[in-house]
Amino acid sequence: MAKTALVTGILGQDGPYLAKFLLGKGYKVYGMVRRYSNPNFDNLDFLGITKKVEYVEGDMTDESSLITNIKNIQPDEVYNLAAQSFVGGSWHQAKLTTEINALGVLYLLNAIKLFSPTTKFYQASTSEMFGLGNTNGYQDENTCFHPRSPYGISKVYAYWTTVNFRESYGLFTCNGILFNHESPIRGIQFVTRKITDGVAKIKKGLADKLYLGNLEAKRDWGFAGDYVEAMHLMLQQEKPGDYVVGTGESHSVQEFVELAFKYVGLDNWRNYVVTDPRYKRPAEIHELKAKTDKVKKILGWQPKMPFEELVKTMVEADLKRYEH
Ligand code: NAP
Ligand code: G4F
Repeated sequence: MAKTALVTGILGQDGPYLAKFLLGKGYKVYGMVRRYSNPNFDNLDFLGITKKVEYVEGDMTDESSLITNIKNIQPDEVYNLAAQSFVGGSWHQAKLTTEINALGVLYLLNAIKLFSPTTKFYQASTSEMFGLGNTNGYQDENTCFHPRSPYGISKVYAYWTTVNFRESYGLFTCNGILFNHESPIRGIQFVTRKITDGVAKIKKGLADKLYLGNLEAKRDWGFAGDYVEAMHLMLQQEKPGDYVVGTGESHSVQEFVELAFKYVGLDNWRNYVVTDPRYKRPAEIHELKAKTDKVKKILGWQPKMPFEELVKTMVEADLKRYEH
């Protein structure tokens, strides 16, 4: 019989890539969506799978909706990708961020514990939990957490709740501690997509400036399509565990900007980029860089798309969007 997976956050960036990957493996995929007067299926459309997913309604802040979904579906696997995932916005909506990202995970795990305890659970943890923490310039599974935003703090709660349900109740729960991963369907507020969209608009004569915050921050950027494979692998192991997933390379925002402008033949990016204090954060993380020995050794996973190709793929997709 086909395996069943419930994916929360199905309309975001990772949800569609994961759903496509699972459908390719023969899974029946349920996607949880919030009630909206006008839901947006663009990302699933982009990957051509909108009609292949079965949708159920639910909200991470509404425990009863999570219970109903777990009870009805009895999924083999739950991938919890739902979150208020924008770090910059988390200072303005700290309570909401905490309710969705932290308490929502407690509700979902409780529902699994009570109504479907053999379900395997994946939690979308993040390198933002490390914040200032590092081990010789890298972050791995043993690096201390020192989050720098309400988002990072909410994810630390969710991380430990995931570990605690494993240790207290014997549930199969895993944390994927993923470093930044991007794609042509990355949300427009995140810096990579903001840059590639801005570059495309400038190239097409639709804008003349791109307003950005801290250009010096460094991130470990990979491709979302590669990272969902690691999520799936975690739940196929004999034992549950927590894994750092990244490329092991870090690049500055400025490097991303330079490559993106260069790709469209605009060599002097300084003519277009304006630094705007509105996009600077109250507390910044200067550099994140993954040490990925564990995920390579145990899951046999490694990233496939190099940084330059990621930039190029995103710029090309945005140029195409403005051709219509
Ligand atoms: P994303 O594009 O922001 O997608 C998040 C999804 O969560 C959206 O579909 C959103 O629904 C849904 N959501 C938000 N609040 C909800 C609620 N109250 N109830 C139900 N659903 C809700 O994020 P992503 O980039 O795909 O990331 C997926 C997950 O991985 C997130 O948990 C994120 O924190 C984590 N993560 C991401 C990265 C990364 O670099 N992308 C790295 C590490 C960890 P709507 O579409 O209705 O708004
Ligand atoms: O693209 P960002 O907003 O991503 P950030 O904050 O690293 O968070 C993303 O990755 C995390 C994993 O580490 C996820 F957990 C999280 O959900 C999200 O997906 O910002 C990247 C860097 C930051 O240092 C920021 O200050 O870019 C800098 N930046 C400079 N100018 C900007 C801008 N960020 C944004 N969003 N917009 C700017 O104009």
